[in-house]
Amino acid sequence: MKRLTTHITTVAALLASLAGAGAAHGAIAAKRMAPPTVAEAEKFVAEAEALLTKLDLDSARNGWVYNTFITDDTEASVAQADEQRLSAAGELALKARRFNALKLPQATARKLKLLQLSLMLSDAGERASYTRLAAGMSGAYGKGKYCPKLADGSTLPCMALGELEKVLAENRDPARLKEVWLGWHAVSPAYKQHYADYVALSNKGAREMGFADTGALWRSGYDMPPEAFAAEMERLWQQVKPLYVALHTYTRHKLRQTYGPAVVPADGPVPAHLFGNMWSQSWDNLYPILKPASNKDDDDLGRALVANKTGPVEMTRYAERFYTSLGMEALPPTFWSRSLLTKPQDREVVCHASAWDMDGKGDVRIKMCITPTDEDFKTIHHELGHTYYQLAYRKQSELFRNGANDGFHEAIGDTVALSITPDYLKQIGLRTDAPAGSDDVPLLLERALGKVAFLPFAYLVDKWRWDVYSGKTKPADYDTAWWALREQYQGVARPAPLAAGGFDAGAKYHVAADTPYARYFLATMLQFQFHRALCREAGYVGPLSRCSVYGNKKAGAKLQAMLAMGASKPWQEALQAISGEDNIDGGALIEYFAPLKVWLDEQNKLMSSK
Ligand code: X8Z
Ligand code: ZN
Repeated sequence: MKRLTTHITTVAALLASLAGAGAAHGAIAAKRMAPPTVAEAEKFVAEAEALLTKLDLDSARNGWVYNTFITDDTEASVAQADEQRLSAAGELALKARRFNALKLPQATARKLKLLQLSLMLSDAGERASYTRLAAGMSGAYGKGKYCPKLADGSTLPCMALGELEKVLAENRDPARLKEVWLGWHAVSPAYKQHYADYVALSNKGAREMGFADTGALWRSGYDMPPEAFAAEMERLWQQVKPLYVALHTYTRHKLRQTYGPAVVPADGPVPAHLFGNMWSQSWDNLYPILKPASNKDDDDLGRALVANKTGPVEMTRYAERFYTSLGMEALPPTFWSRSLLTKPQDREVVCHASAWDMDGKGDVRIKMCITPTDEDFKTIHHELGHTYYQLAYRKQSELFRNGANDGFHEAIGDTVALSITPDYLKQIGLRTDAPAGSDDVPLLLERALGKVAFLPFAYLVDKWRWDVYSGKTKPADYDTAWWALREQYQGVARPAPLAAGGFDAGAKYHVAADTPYARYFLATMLQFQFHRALCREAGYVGPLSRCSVYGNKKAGAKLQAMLAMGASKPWQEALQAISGEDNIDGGALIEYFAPLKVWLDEQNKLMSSK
């Protein structure tokens, strides 16, 4: 349902009608105008929100169809809708500046600030190229395949990313792991030049808006100066780094025992294809190799899901039931009829999971190729975190229908997933037995392989992109810079020498789709802060790893109150509302894993003295 009721039909006409606009496109700055009033500012914001609501709906509909049915036509349609939106957003961003010196009510001032966090590409041809390149790259990623070639020149059936990931998760033959790793990384070079062209256009748009480059624009979205944000990221990384180093050291020892010293060196970076994940970003699949020898518990969620023949809808129902147990509403019928929960066999789709807010009014959907695994069980809780945020802030106006910052949006579902404890799984019939609370090391280790292992990757993706956008890293150096960061922060190495013309960063969805990544780093900190706060609200005492807020309406109400704020207040206030803290901090994560850190240090000492 569109919300625009008026006679105005085209974007150009809408823009022309906006307060203070002398012409539909261009020439805005040149015109001398009387000093603006508060009333004009408020009118401008209201009209801008109405226009963006319409254009967002067009973009979302075209984006949804493209992402669930990749063809040349749907690609052209989404690029066109995005171009229209970009055109309007850029004009609005420029026009919003006119009100910057006014003393305004808090909400209006905040909306004007949010409007100015946009690219402005004044050249229509450049705008069209920009959105075509963006659509083309995410489609190329979505369609990407590895088609193994045999020595005689014949080929085996092509493999999509999901199948390659399954090999990395389950196979223990290092040659096979390396083959599929390289196979996937051969997809992205095809769009390296597109990416370089796209970066140049994006920077042009950021500069037209007065930002140094697109990286600076991204860093400006956190209610603090962009330089302060970069310093915050570094501070947080330094806080958690010792825990990561301990986990990496332990993991190296175990991988050496598994694959031998010829494959895993005693020091220096470890080959990236051995971590059970295409980007070595989470190491959950190494748990069987890494688990403490004394641990006899082999209750496995993935196995239970397969044994119960849990389908994609039922997986999603499990997650929904968690949210409703907190007092949140049931998902609307359209969620179930319009979501894509299963990978279609008859067409190309972008399988990377995402949560869509189509109209800001409750048409919410998930697109995810769900399989019955432990990982997907967590991911569906992650996605519904986005959905419940979208439902909670739908009563806000357009510009506030968003997370307090993008890290908050990513943290909600993960916070809920931290409550998937052994006792909870037993309660819902997905475990036969919950291990005694006295030995938390196995549970903490399993969690650390998802959360702690992820930290340096979550930090470095945008460290790489910030340098690409600033021009410090040129296209010819994309791979060298990427692997320098991966070695330095993650301690992982490319399994083979750099390929000429390679584009390994582009083998990650968020680079191909140009989605910022610092959000996941922040979310990893925030989810432990939120979890601790909700457990306290629920009156829980004991180790945080055993706390589940399932069924706790008091904790649910606390969470819901923050979600309903949307982006209406600086994120520091949203954090205050849920936790009483006003700073993102790694302390809660460190507290959660403290017993594991002690254990890892002991193991590492023992192993190094052998
Ligand atoms: O992209 C995602 C979600 C959708 S927002 C599935 N995640 C990051 C990734 O896959 O790299 C969740 C964890 C990090
Ligand atoms: Zn997400």
